Amino acid sequence: MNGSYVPSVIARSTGIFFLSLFLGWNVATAQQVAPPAPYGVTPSERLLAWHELEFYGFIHFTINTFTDKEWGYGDESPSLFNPTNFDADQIVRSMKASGMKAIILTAKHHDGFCLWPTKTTEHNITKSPWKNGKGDVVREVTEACRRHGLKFGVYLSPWDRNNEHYATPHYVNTVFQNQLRELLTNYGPVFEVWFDGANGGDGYYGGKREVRTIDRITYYNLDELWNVIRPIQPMACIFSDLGPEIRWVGNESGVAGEICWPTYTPKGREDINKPGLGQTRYEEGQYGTRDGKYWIPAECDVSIRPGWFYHESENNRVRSVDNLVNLYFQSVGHGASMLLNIPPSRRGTVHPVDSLTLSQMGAYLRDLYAVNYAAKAYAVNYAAEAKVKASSVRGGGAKFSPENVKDNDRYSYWATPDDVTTGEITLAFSKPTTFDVVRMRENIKLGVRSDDWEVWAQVNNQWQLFGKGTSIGASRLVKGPKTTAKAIKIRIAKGKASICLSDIGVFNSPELPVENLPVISRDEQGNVQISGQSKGAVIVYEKNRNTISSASTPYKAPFLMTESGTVSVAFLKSDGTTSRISSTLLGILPQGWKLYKNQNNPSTTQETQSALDGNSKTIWQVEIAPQGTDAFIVDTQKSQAVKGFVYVPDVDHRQGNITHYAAYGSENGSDWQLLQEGEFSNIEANPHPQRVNFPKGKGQLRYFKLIPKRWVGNGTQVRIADILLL
Ligand code: FUL
Repeated sequence: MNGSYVPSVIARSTGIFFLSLFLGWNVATAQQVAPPAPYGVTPSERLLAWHELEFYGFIHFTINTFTDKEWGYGDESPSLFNPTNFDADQIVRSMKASGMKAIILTAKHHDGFCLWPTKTTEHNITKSPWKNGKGDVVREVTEACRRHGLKFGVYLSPWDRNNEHYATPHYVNTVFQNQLRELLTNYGPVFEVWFDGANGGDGYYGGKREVRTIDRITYYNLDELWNVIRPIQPMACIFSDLGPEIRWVGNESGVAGEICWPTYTPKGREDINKPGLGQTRYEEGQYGTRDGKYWIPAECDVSIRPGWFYHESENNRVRSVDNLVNLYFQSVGHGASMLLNIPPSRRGTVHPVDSLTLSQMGAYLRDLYAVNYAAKAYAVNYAAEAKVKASSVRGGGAKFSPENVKDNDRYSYWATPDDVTTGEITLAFSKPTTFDVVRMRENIKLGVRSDDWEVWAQVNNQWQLFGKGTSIGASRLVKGPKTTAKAIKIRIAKGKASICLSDIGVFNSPELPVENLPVISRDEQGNVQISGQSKGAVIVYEKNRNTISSASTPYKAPFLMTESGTVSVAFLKSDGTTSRISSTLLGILPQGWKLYKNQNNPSTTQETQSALDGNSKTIWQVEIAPQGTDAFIVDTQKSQAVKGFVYVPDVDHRQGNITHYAAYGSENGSDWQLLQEGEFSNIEANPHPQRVNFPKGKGQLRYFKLIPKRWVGNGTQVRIADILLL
């Protein structure tokens, strides 16, 4: 019995053993090859498609282009809109040349003028002389986008300073929603709908000219608004400072935080649980929220010029290609998108300076991505494949193999077992390879899983740190020094879930055209000095002219300029061509001037004088009474003709920058004449110098008085970087 028993036990146990081996193998395989469960929230199909765009453009073109403003009040006549040579193909072509994959058009800005023949308001393009009222800018731009293979998106300002119904439910439920319906129904596919957070305030409002405030949390019926969009354009992602799909990064400088999560929990400004349009803690937008409630990645909007609209005076202040490339690394490179604004001129075309920069940007990106030294494709064409090794592999098979990081597919990936949240992957090149950019992507279909990363390069058999940081997401570009290495290694040092890295790219960036422009400075005595050197070129300059030619004055020695004016400079090369032009606006030389707060307090200090020193980095931060009655007075010591003034805000801190002002002049310091009052449009989001011209014939003054009426945050202090008199 025993005998028979034993073998049977053995037989049985062997069977069990085999069975369990088989089952165990089965269980293990099933466990190992099953994809990792998604971690946290994940992007929708729409957002996955959006993430692939990375870099796209904005067009700001409307009434403001013709009034030289950044925000229209809403009382502008439609007859002002009259481009002389509108050319949607030129605009789209110039923008596409930079590498953009899509374009968003401002179909209606805050002034309420509609660039398409809408039925919702009279304030639209049919009332303009352009094409005898038969024009439709939205149609022309969408068609040009289609012809050139770019996606189209639309900006529709919620704030409408023209519409008489603004601030009533009728505006939101009928006017605004119908405008949206028209735009989403009549012009083909839309990839993004852009809602601006700037809203509520003063405006024309059908002739009432008053201040209208709204409840930013409830007024726009946001859920209903999103439901207007969904059925008509299921692939359109919705942007605003609170999402629900794409968030404002919180600044207009084109940069996302060094750590930037695509997940986000928007918070309200007053009540953290109640975010509204223009009522969020937008400062948090640059970082997002680790483990945030929603997948709401950041978009970095920035203009190629200081303003969002075209101003002739800014033709020499167009960003250079190295500036744009820098922003690209800080936006796309941080997992956000880059939305670069190109404002067409009054002709209705992209200005040549902007076009040139755009094509340089395109050339840079093409060259940068031309060869990915880590990719299979490179290996097939040029060299032996880089050998990949990982510290651990989920399931051990091909499905989650580290090889997947080389195939340029955002969704095939290297994964580690469930409990392994840290690890290393090494790519050994077949020969020493020179690079300065490493790209990483996570398979975002499975969420953002990894936190801290390090990139190492093996140089002369030594491992050197190439870069380190936190957060990867859809894209992380690590720009380091030019490095020649035999291998690179990526170490995930901290994560919330198993690693799912889908891409490693290794690139060598091309040389950027070096922008070496002459620099203008003026000393306290008014001597203007221009410095700079460029081989085989001389410096030439112009006063009060924005253009430079071979006939411009050669710069030999400092010259005296105590009056206000623009100095434009460039290098003139021996072949008669010039470099880009750099222009500086100088105020009247403030020699011996005094600046003080309120008439009864004529003491000046170093701090007050810092607001006259022409240096925008030194800030006068000063207490102010809440009623908007405190005045800042400049005593210029003698009666003189002043054409206007410039208020320079603090670019680094927004709270306290002046948004509304009144400006007065006086010959004797007691009889004051109002010279101008109004708003510094968009200064909160885009703090750059604000120029105000006085009406012709006014402005003979010894004393200048600036009364801040409102300021960002309405706290107890305002900030003045500089006041220039012109
Ligand atoms: C801002 C607006 O107020 C600006 O005028 C511009 O449209 C920019 C893109 O958004 O908030």
